[in-house]
Formats: sequence, C-alpha cells, structure tokens
Amino acid sequence: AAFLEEIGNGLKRGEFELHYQPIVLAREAGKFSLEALMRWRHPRLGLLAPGQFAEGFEDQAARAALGMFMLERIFQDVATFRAQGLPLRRVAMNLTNSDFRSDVFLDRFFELCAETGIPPEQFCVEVTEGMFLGLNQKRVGSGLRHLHQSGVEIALDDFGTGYASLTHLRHLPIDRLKIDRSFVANMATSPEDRAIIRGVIDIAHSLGKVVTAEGVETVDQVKLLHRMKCDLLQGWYFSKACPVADLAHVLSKMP
Ligand code: G
Ligand code: G
Ligand code: NA
Ligand code: MN
Repeated sequence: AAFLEEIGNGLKRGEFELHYQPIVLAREAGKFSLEALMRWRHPRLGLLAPGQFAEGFEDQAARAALGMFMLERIFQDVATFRAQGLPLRRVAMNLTNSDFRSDVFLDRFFELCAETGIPPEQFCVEVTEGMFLGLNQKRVGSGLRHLHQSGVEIALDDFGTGYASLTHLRHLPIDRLKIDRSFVANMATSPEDRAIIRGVIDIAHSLGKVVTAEGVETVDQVKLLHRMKCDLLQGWYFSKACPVADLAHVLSKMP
C-alpha cells in the first residue's frame, strides 16, 4: 500500500516517463513502429521497469492515474516525433482492463486526437488475453471495436502464454499477434519452439493478421524469423527501449 501511495507521489513529482522501443518491418528497411514502455525514475531505487511496479497496474486508482499519464505523454511524444519528421509507422501503447472500466480513458483518447490533429491511424493498442477474462470483458470488447473502427490497430500481446487465444481471434478485432519472447528465446536450439512460431505465423496469415516477434536478440533469430515470413521484429538485437531524446539518433543507426 505504501508503494501504491508512492506511485501517486511519483506521478506528481514527474518521476514517470515513457521509453520507446523500435519495431522493425522485416521486409522493408527505413520505417519503424514503436512500443511505448513505462519507466519510473525512482529517487532511491533508480530506473524501474513495469515489472518492478506491476502492482500499480493492478490497483484501480493507481492504474487510472498511470493510464492517463501514459495517454497524455504519448500524444506529447508523438507530436514531437512528427515535428522531427521521424519515419514512423504506428506507436503502440499497452492497455489494461482498468482503462475500459469507464469511458474516461477512451473519451480522452479521441479528444486528444481532435486537439492535436494526430489521427487514430497513428496508434496501436496492445492488449493481453487475460483482459478478455476479467470482470468488464464486455466493455473491453466494445472499447476495442470502437478503437478499431476508428483506425487504431489492435495487437494481442504475449500471444501463446494465456488461455483460449484462438477463441479471441475469432471474436475480437485483432490485427496483430505478438509472439511472446519466451518462444523466441530458444528458437535457434528448440525444434518445438520453432514449430510453435511457424504455426502461429501460419494461423495469423491465414486470418489476414500480421505477426510481430518479441525479444529478438540474435542474428540467427532474425534469419530464422525472416525465413518463416514473420512480418515485424522487436528486440535488443535492434534496440532497447530508449528515452525520447535519444530516439532520432537510435533510429538513424537502425538497419
Ligand atoms: O518495459 P518492460 O519490459 O519491463 O515491460 C514489461 C511489461 O510491462 C510489458 O510487457 C508491457 O506489456 C507492460 N507495460 C509497459 N508499459 C506499460 C504501460 O504503460 N501500461 C501497461 N499497462 N503495461 C505496460
Ligand atoms: O510485456 P511486454 O511483452 O510488452 O514486454 C516488453 C518487455 O520486454 C519490456 O520490459 C522490454 O524491456 C523487454 N524486452 C524487449 N526486448 C527484449 C529483448 O530482446 N530481450 C529481452 N530479454 N527482453 C526484451
Ligand atoms: Na506490450
Ligand atoms: Mn509482450
């Protein structure tokens, strides 16, 4: 509970920031998508990744505050990227169930599009399978349909690690599957993991969806994924998530 209060104070003190990790189009160089990843520059503990303050995403009040922070900041940052003329495709943000509990989050999203002139087509939202099992799963479904109809792409994150994934593919407006990095990690040595990845890519393409491989760290993984016709690649092989100020430089050195 003390930690949750600290999140509120950290937000007030401006200790939270968004870092951006490039997502590379496998078949075409020079244009990038990004995933926004939250970081907490904690005064005592240093730079924290979401896994280190995950309880904040579970708690309703903390999540509402973190979600709104993320939303406002992502529009500011994307406005900066556009002004810099960065060669950007979509910018992805991670959502939770809480973001669909009321209309506040989605209303503000569309309001920000109108205020800034940044079109919904600039964005992707990442959701996890677990979000379709929560209390407000109906609201999650209708919220995603609204976003999708407006031009926002929907990505299913950590694909293959949750439950009943294939059902969701049938009922929800999902444009992209993100293969969890646990499958990518061992693909060079594990025929089983390679078979799973090949199968996911096959299903996705048959359904007209695009596939992103996460956690790509080695050139061997890049080559294998390329051969398997994986569409998008993301991972430390290309770049870690980096602060806004470093992004132009990082992108200029990407393959
Ligand atoms: O940056 P890191 O690798 O620690 O991210 C861990 C996980 O935290 C990611 O898988 C991502 O889905 C989640 N995450 C990162 N930023 C946010 C955020 O702003 N909101 C939510 N809900 N999840 C996030
Ligand atoms: O929850 P989500 O799957 O969106 O998580 C993204 C997380 O994965 C971030 O915390 C990020 O720091 C981490 N990550 C991104 N690329 C790599 C990578 O190539 N290897 C590893 N081990 N972690 C990565
Ligand atoms: Na994600
Ligand atoms: Mn993921």
